[in-house]
Amino acid sequence: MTPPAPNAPTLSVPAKPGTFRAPLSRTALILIDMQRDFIEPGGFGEALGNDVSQLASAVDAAVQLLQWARGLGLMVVHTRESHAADLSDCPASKRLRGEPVLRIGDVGPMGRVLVRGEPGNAIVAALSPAPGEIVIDKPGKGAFYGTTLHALLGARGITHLLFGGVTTEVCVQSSMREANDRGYECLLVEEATASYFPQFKQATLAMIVAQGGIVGWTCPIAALLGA
Ligand code: TIU
Repeated sequence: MTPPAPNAPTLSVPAKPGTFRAPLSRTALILIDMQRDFIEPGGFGEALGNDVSQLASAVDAAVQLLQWARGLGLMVVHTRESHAADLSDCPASKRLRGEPVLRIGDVGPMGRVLVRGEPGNAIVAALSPAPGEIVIDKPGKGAFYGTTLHALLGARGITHLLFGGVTTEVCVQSSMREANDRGYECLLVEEATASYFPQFKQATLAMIVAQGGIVGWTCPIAALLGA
């Protein structure tokens, strides 16, 4: 891939474990699974026994992040954790694990849980994808597994990824690790991600930046918006 011109506009973000530098033309925002199924009562997150109110603050920050990215004309990708109506892409190990109140595919107050096209599977209204933004339906935790994401990013010359989304230690971290293995530089925006377990969020942020940034970088949203 041709490197960007030396004077190409570049983000320079005060971050951990050091400055995150990203050529704007090669940078995309990825919002992971900001769906009603995880964020609102009656979906998959609550069925697993979680307090979904823990995720509310990430929506506000993700709205700011999305508006900023749209203002700069960055490529924007939204992902949805979702399964086909016949559940052919949902392994039994995933559907049958644990003792949720509702399993994947069961009918709940927002339609069939984690099934593509159902009301609960939609991205929350505040973060609705705009025309031209990419929406990736992903059957796994990582955004690259079983999807065309890598090809879509490659076609646009994307090398740097800004992440927000839920939950920090499950689908966000899995997606960042998958992105690492495919050669992307990754920055996670701290306020734009959340976990049902605040201590898991903090642990994930710490493990991303440990060892010189073994998975990538993290920063407060103000650092990115001010960059
Ligand atoms: N349960 C949990 O924390 N997360 C998920 O099941 N999926 C995502 O993180 N999207």
